[in-house]
Order: sequence, then structure tokens, then C-alpha cells
Amino acid sequence: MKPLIVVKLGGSVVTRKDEPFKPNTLVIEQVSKQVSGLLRDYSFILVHGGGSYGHVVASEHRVDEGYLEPNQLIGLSRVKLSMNELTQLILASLASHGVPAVPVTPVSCLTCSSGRIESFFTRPLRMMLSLGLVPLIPGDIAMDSSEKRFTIVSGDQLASFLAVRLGAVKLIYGTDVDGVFTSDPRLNPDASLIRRLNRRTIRGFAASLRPGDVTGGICKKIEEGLYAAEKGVRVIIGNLTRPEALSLMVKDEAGFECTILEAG
Ligand code: ATP
Ligand code: IP8
Repeated sequence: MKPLIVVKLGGSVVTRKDEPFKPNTLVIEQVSKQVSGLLRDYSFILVHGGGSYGHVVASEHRVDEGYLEPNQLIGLSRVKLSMNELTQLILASLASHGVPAVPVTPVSCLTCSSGRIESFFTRPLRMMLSLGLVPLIPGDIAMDSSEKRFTIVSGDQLASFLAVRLGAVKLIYGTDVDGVFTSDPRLNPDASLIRRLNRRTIRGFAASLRPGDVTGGICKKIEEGLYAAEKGVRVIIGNLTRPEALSLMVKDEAGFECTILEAG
């Protein structure tokens, strides 16, 4: 089988996070075209985030906090509606470039405990990959066996879990910035890119990393990425809004401005 690459298409890549329900159509198209060209040599799982779709709705209904009161249930439905819409846009773009993507909805094949994936029926994914299909997986709502009863499972967690479980050679977290910086580069023009990051070196920056959206933003992304790196997956955080970024990160990230997460 071809080497497996798991790519998380960040919400900051596939949407404009500062405008509710606004897809970044240009970047979605760029990514679809690159995946199409790479499929001859690699197999892919594409995970996508919520951006200006899921996060807004999830936080309105406090879905990430778990069950608080019955009125939240309609919120679960609304999160699905908004995420389905985004998945559909990405799927249509991939298909128009000849990428045989199939959407897989996490709420139907996994459960969490206190917000962490506890079981995931991955057989359909393995069968899809062996056929040459490209699973397209959104961050999603999930049933939770703890007293939370439901939760949000982030694309970041899904991507690192699947990269480890399915033996990916590389896990790419695509965002709208070049990687992890000493502080938020969109707020601080003096922030500098951290090219290599591990649990030891991160201590120096921990205070400057802001938690972000309902699923924890850049901090959680680093944590999820380090988990996969420590299990032997090559993990990169890089800017997928740059032209040809995906191809460069898949084939050879040397010389490309990005952050590599390492064990140690
Ligand atoms: P989503 O969760 O919607 O899928 P995403 O995965 O694209 O989104 P975010 O969680 O939004 O990514 O994280 C990327 C954002 O984190 C960047 O747009 C940046 O502004 C912000 N950020 C905050 N602190 C930092 C930092 N120290 N280094 C890099 N980015 C940072
Ligand atoms: O954007 C969250 O996934 P993320 C998805 O990867 C929802 O954190 C439903 C808010």
C-alpha cells in the first residue's frame, strides 16, 4: 500500500475564521488540486476543522461542556448542520479535481470518555484506504461515556489518533500561519517561528500560547501532535494557505518554513 499521510485542514485554512460561515474557496481549491496530484504516490486521510462553521455554533450551545440542560440537544443538531455544509463544500471541490473522497462522520463510529477518544471502529477506514478512497473526516460532536454524555471531538485529536492507529508516515497540521511562533504572529509582528518543538523546549513558550477556540486552539494542536510524534509519526505544523504548501510538506519539508514536532 502507498504511504499514508494524514492531513488536518485547519478551520483557519478552509474557512475565514473572522467571518461566520465563510468558506475559503480559493484555498480549498488549491488543496484539492494538490491532493489530486499526490494521489499517485500517497494515500490520504483528510480531516477538517470547524473554523467559522462549527466553533461558533458549538460555543453558542456550550456543546464542548457536555450535557447541562435539554435545550442543548438542538445545539448538537445545529453543529452537525453547520459542519455538514462545510464538509459538502470540501467534498465537492475534491471530487471536481478527481479525488475519490468519502465523508466519514465520527459521531457514528467512535465514542469518547471525558472528551478523549476511547473507541473508534476504524475498519471501514482501512477498507477505504486499501481501495484507494480518501476518507474526509470533520471535527464532530461525539457521544461521551463519562457524565458529560456528549462532547466535541476536534479534528486535531482525530488526526493524531488516526495517524498513530493507522500507521501514517506523516501527520500535517495545516493552518493559516507558518507554524508555532513565540507568540501569536497575527497579533505580534515580532513573534518568531519555532522550527523544532518538543516537550522540553515548549516549557519556555507555554505562557505565550493562548488556548483559543472551543477545542483549545494552538495549545491543544501541539499536545495532540506531540502524542503522534512520540509514537514515531513525523508531525509538521505549517501554512496550508501558501501555494504548493501541501506538496512541499508531503514530499520534503526541508527548506519550507514550518514547525516540526519531535519526541524528546
Ligand atoms: P480549527 O480549530 O478551526 O480547525 P485551525 O486548526 O486552523 O482551526 P487554530 O486552532 O485556529 O487552527 O490555530 C491557529 C491559529 O492559532 C493561528 O491563526 C494563530 O493566529 C493562532 N495562534 C495563537 N498563538 C499562536 C502561536 N504561538 N503560534 C502560532 N499560532 C498561534
Ligand atoms: O476545528 C472542531 O474541530 P476543530 C469541530 O478541529 C467542531 O477543533 C464541531 C466545532
